[in-house]
Amino acid sequence: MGEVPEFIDLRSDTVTLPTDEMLEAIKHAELGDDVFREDPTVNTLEEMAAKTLGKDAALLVTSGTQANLISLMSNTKRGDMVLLEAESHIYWYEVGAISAVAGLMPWPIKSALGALDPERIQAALRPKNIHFPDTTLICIENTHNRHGGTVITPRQIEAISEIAKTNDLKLYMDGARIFNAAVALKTDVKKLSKHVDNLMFCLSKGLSCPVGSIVVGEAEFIEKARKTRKILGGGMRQAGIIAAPGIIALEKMISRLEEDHKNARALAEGLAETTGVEVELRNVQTNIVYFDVHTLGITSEEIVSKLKENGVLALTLDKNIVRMVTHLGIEKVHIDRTLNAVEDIARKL
Ligand code: TLP
Repeated sequence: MGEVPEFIDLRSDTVTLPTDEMLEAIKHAELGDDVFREDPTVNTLEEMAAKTLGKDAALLVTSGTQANLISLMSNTKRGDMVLLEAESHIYWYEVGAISAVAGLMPWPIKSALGALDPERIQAALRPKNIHFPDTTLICIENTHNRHGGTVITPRQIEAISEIAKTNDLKLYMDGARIFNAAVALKTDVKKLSKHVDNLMFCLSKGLSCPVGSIVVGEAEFIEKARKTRKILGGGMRQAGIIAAPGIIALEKMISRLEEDHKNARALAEGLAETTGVEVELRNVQTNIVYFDVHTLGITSEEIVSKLKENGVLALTLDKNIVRMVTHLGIEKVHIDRTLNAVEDIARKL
């Protein structure tokens, strides 16, 4: 590390490759048939995950999208209404599975920075009435991707959970990047999981594993989730090869997320100093940076393609906004080179 690779890939933390230690662990993993619950490496990872998040049990699944779908289906019955944040990943980026597969009606609620306002949840709740679907679930997302990797605090989660409890609703958290939230808040991740009934987190993002996400919750819920995973064709056999790097991720990859946050901050501050580039610095709380390029008189697609010519890969959020994500393998030298590339493009416009 340290040398500049051909492309500086800031599209997502999903592009991280497994570390040498992970590859070694895959090679030596003890394996068995996980549908029979006989893969010792999977069992170890699931126990570790449950313990780390302070819940009874855990289930290894193939992806974040599958984890969300399994959790939606295991927390509800078909036809129910689900309250969720209007910019949430479940609502935007999961191919409509909430309706197409789970048969649920999503009810989006707007928020300022990703944390649902209890008053808005209250206002969205409907009384029992023959015309209305049953509302049975609230979903939150932490960190919140489309709001900029923003963090939802334990206190905010607790306030939402009080409404959930009072109204007999389940509370689920898409915690794809929950360890980024815990590291940013300098808090034990259990404080973030405490007030939700169940949650998922991803191994394959900042934690650098090649594959996998984990659903965590009460034993009974996880049993149901296990069966739901099977219905969706997600039962895996010698899944220890996926679980082995997951064990290393939980042991060793969490504390280094702090570096990604520092790099994201340096990137955001540098971008904010570039004429014509707008960054909402208060939204840059973890490893995601969004910036607006409309003042440069260029679309986000156009600048992303110019950046690619300069060796930097990024994604767009919409017509004006570009997204960059820091992760393992991105270091200060790459941030500096990225800032130079953006400044160069801006100057020539
Ligand atoms: N997000 C991906 C893309 O799908 C946008 C990314 O690059 O950020 N929840 C959240 C909050 C996520 O950000 C993601 C992935 C998922 C769920 C889905 O995880 P995967 O990609 O494993 O299905």
